[in-house]
Amino acid sequence: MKEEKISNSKHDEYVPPKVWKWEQESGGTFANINRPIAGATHDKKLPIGNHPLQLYSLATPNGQKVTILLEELLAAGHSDAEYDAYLINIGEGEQFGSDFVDANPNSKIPALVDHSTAEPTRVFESGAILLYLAEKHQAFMPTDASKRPEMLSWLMWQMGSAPYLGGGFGHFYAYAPYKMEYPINRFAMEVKRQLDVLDRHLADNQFMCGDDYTIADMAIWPWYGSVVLNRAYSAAEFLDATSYKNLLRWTNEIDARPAVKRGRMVNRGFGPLEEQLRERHDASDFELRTQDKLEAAEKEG
Ligand SMILES: N[C@@H](CCC(=O)N[C@@H](CS)C(=O)NCC(=O)O)C(=O)O
Repeated sequence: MKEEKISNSKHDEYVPPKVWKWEQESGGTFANINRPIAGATHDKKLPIGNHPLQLYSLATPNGQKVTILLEELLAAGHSDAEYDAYLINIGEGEQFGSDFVDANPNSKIPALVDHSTAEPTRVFESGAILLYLAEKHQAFMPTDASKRPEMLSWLMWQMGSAPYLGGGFGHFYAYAPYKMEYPINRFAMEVKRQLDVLDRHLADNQFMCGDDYTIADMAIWPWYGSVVLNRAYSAAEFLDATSYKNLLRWTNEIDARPAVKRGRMVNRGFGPLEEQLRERHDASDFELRTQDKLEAAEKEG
């Protein structure tokens, strides 16, 4: 029965050619920015603010990881973690501008440039940025050396697992031009397995590394917490995400942290205007320069 249903779909008639060619857009959300070629498409300077740390990003889960860590560092008193954050509009192809490609040859947010070093240091890949900042400030990593492998393991778990959640499940469930049972089933199964991995671990651990709140939590929460809180792909019900009770407990606990709330606002160009801080240069920006206030001031002239 099932086989018949699948083979009846017109989309199953596709026979791959001998050599794949980029001939047409897929039609899915973000199809306009997907290209099979790396490198810059145009010359574009990136702005540089006053702080040593310059972040070029967007408030997607990968972007939030870094702004959450920076806000947590500042909240913990690491004043040298002050940063300028600029919004990179990936929908408009700004990740293909020449300066951005110099900062990240992979053309994806987030990218960090540290100007406090003799020559500016570029760091790309969100996991590498988290490690770089945690090591630089000696914070949000376990102090006990024997726990460090656990932190690294969960950090790498996130970097390896989330593409199944985002690029796999999220793409086919929310962004593909039409619903396809096979990939949605395949990736829903894998994502539910991942949710269960987290749930079982969090049954005996307050955070991913026991009692220590670390960059592993900051990497995992923006992705898996978003699913549980139904902030990603509108899929919480489909995945029965709130049934993972330990994961739900951890998700809510991290969601309530003031630094996490601030980190989620930085470089946000979507959602309620009062939650959008498109550029961040100073702690006072959260009070004074959210998008609702900027637009109200503009109207007043
Ligand atoms: N592995 C990378 C993934 C980064 C990534 O996929 N960024 C997305 C937004 S979440 C992006 O910039 N997409 C733009 C594009 O694909 O052109 C990381 O963790 O930093």
